[in-house]
Amino acid sequence: MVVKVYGPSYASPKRVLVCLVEKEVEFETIPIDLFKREHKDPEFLKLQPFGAVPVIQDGDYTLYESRAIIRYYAEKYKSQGTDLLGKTIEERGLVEQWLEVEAQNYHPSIVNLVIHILFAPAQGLPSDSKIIQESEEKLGKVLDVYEERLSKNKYLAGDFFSLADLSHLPFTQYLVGAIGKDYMIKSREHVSAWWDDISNRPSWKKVLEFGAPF
Ligand SMILES: N[C@@H](CCC(=O)N[C@@H](CS)C(=O)NCC(=O)O)C(=O)O
Repeated sequence: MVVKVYGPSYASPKRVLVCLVEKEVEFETIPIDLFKREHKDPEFLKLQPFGAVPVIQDGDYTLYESRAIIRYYAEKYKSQGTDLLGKTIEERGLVEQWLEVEAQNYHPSIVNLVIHILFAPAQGLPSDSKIIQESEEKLGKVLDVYEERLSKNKYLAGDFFSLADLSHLPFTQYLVGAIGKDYMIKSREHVSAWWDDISNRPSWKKVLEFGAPF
């Protein structure tokens, strides 16, 4: 059964796609155009009642929330493709810790930058320069913690690439690309080396072929 992934050109669905590629799980993609508000169509809302991408359909199993989906596939196919969860329960704990850091500390600032630098102008809406400035400051402080961590470990959870690193790929790609703030990564030696490593994985290069709205 081929997994269906909705909304492949957007960042959160790319979190799922890169996981599926690492886990060697076959998938097909179904385009959803957020600018045409296809994510608010009644048929789509039956799959994702909050009206956001991604959603996956795996046979008659439907799942939304990108981080729930990547945890599901990393566990379901633990011994297939790249092991993204660590070998011991302690490693798994660190993977979960850094997954939470990505979701709770890293993502909120970056998503504000995406909304106010990219989405708002694209939709003819005003962007808030105060939010942009505050988000950059907050993100800088988070990246200082990453710099310290990555000066001691090659990857966030230890010396192995994991779901925690993978989860950073889509929105960091916006940061170094369309947002134009690659200096936030490049000015931090160990964060920069980490980004070069994870963003050059064949899985991520493959996912970038699905394009992006910006
Ligand atoms: N927590 C959700 C967030 C999903 C999300 O915000 N997706 C964006 C695209 S990257 C979206 O669909 N935005 C449209 C909207 O929320 O109206 C997840 O990780 O799946």
